[in-house]
Amino acid sequence: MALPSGISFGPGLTVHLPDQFNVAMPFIDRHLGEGRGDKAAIRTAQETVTYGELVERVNRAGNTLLSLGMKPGDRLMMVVKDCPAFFYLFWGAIKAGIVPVPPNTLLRAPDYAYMFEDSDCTLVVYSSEFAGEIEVALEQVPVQALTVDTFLAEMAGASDELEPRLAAPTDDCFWLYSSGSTGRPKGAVHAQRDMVVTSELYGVRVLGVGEDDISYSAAKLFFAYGLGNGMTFPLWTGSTAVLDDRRPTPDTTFGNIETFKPTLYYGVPTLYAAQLAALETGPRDLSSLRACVSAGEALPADMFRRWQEKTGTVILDGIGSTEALHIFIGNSLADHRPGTSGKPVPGYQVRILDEKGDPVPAGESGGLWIKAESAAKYYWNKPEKTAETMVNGWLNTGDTYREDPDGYLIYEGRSDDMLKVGGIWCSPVEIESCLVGHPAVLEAAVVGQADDETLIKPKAIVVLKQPGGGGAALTEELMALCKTTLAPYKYPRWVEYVTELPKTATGKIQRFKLRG
Ligand code: 3UK
Repeated sequence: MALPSGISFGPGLTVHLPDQFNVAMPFIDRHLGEGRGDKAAIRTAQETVTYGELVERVNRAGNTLLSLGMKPGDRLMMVVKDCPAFFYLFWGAIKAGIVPVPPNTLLRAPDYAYMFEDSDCTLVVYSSEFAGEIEVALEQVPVQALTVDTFLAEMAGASDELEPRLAAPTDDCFWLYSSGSTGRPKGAVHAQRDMVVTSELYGVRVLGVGEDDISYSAAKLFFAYGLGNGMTFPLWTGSTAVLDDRRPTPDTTFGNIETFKPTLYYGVPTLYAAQLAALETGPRDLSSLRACVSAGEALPADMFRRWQEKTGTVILDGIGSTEALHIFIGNSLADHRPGTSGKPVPGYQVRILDEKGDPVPAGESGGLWIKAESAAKYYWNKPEKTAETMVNGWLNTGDTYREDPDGYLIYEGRSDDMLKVGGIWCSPVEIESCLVGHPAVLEAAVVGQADDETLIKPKAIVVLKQPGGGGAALTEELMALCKTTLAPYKYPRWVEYVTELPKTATGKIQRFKLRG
């Protein structure tokens, strides 16, 4: 398919965009002129939304945001489940020059209160399922707020015409929050051009997403991975996205594949592991799939092989990040090697550097840095973090990598203490602070430990105030405390009791000494 008019990719695959444009034009409006008005843009179990309806509803949403008093440049916090309204809000905001910020919907009130404050957002729109956490956060940080249902009702009375607010390709467009090992989440500020770059370089040129594809992402839209898979790639190519607001399980995901017959399926290793276990109990019809994709954490080679044996399809592992917006090193149908992240996506530059910032000798491990036109410009309100992570146009991923003799890149771990659990960031420090909130706990350290599928999950090592008091009942209590206080996926899957934690002379816990 031809690129939208005014957009091209030059030498080194650098993108050329009109000086003044709005990214909603190529992703949304263009499809009417190209004759896709009656084509399905979104399919859910409840409804189908055509491109014609999408264009109209995006305009109504943009007008509704403006009528609620939002101004260009204002932040819209949208805590929205995977449903068509996510598209209306996100694109309606962008078309009106408003900056949408879709955070992780699994978080707790204190996380939201922090983000309301940090972003200085002027409106919060949330799915009623999240009311419990959102309403508590709103009591702490008062912001104008309404539920998605109320917003949709307001939209019905708004005009279905909206002039796009023109911007430069490098102007701020939307934010995504990313967690850090210490401290609060950071708002990564993405520009107008970033979704064009990821959709074309990875979506079209690596995966070959085209007009006839049907994409289904088990990874949610709030995750940069899901945002590309389940929204921007389908819209860029005028194809169809399948959405499901439920928590993904083997049953829901296989059910969706059987019902909607997607050609592309996107998951994370933890879910593929559960799906593989479920396939042991009986076959499912996955014949519609031409490829599966995995990201968020490394996909073990053994899982690649078992999936291929059982389903006849490959899983293409690729590494991406919130800051880079999508996958920058990936496997492809034509060129893949299990147990590796694949090769740099053409258009992205990759370097493996030692601590002094020099390239490591061939085959040795070092820190992974990338140069990406889709990279976030900066972290909102965090100049030090920005300066540490974004240096002379290069992005420090915080990952340790090495290159095998054939040029495939192999993940070797993080250079900080952060864990990926089910593909989602998890800070040991946050779990530790939750554990020490229990009256029996003196101190706690949290580290990653491999489960039966060799995927990392949090493990807690706990020192009690009364030595010898640790047992199954307390372990249950500590797990329950974490599940109810933190996002549920962050609870420790194992608890070990010790009398002392290894520390540095200055009293900092040496987590590396505790890793299993
Ligand atoms: C880790 C991986 C090994 C790695 C993401 C695809 O995960 C995404 O973004 P996040 O900001 O996390 C980024 C970090 O996650 N990681 C991601 N994928 C892999 N490690 N193999 C992988 N395949 O530590 C990276 O720095 O949550 C993934 C697309 C968009 C994304 N935002």
